[in-house]
Amino acid sequence: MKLYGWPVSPYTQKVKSYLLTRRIPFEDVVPTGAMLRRTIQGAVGRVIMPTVQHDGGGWLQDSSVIIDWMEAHHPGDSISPPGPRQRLAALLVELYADEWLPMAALHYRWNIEENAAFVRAEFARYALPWLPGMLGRRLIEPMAGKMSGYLPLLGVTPETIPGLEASTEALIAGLDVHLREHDFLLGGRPCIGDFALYGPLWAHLFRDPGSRWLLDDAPSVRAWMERLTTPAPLSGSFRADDVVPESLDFLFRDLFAEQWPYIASIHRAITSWLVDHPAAERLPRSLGTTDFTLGGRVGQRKLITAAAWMAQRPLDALAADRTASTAWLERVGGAEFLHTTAPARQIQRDFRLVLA
Ligand SMILES: N[C@@H](CCC(=O)N[C@@H](CS)C(=O)NCC(=O)O)C(=O)O
Repeated sequence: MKLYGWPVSPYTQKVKSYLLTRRIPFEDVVPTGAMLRRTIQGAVGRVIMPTVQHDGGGWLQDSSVIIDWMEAHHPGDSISPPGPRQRLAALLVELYADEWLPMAALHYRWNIEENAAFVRAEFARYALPWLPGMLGRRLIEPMAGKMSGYLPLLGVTPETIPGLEASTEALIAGLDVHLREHDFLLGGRPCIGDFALYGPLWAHLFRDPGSRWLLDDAPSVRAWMERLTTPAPLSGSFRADDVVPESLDFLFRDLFAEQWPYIASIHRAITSWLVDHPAAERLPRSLGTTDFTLGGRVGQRKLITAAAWMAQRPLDALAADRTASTAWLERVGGAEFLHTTAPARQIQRDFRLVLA
């Protein structure tokens, strides 16, 4: 099996940490620009990372799809908690890491000059390894421009940046407190939320030299990242009795206060778009923009329909057993989530999201 992706890619590092933790053998391939365009675009239709080609020859794209597939094909020693509340908590953290933390990850990478220069050199070194650095850096400029171009679309602007920085620092500080008492989010064993959170924290904030200071006062977060970078064989267990530690309340409160209202806006936009397009096979990638709140600051952000696909994962976990999680959700501000009616389902078919 081959994992294709770059060390600077958070979703690639999410999958890599998972594969290492599960002791699933794989070849770690850092694709060149030519491989991205020929092999990967040829297989999955676009330049994206990570992708996996499994031993059967088939391809998988999207970190969540890859991990689900591996869990189904490599049973035993699972990273899925046995209890419904912890399973839901794990998928909520994955949603937060995959769909909310890109604002922080991209901000610290592209708005800090030292990081932007570092990452341009990284892009050039991976994409065009045989070219002199200066020429390589010129040729990867369109790719760098595309990545930094996501910032305003994600709502990262001078108005929201103070809120974004405050909430990132609060996240790291809160995690550090939690990880003093626990090896992982839900006890002695990592869940999908650990891998997802590790992606942007390690591959962007910590690995990029100009933002590493964010972790200076968080030794427990650094030790947790180390456990996920060079994982020991799985031996610990999830907290007993399906407990979600109270020391994570701060994270879920933030998710429900700021991320979930944004997801709810996407749901409303999808529902009204479908009224006018009842026979549509797929949703547009984006449905306009919405006001949203980030660390208390109000901004505008694109309504990305793929985020509703990711939100189906915790919503499905909730639907599987609502009773187990009701009191916990009410404690952490998740009442709106608890009463969500999601719009039409999306599924991945031929590497694209389509309406089910
Ligand atoms: N939801 C996807 C996200 C993948 C993704 O956005 N990958 C980035 C690199 S970390 C990428 O390849 N972006 C290319 C682009 O946006 O054009 C996953 O979990 O795999």
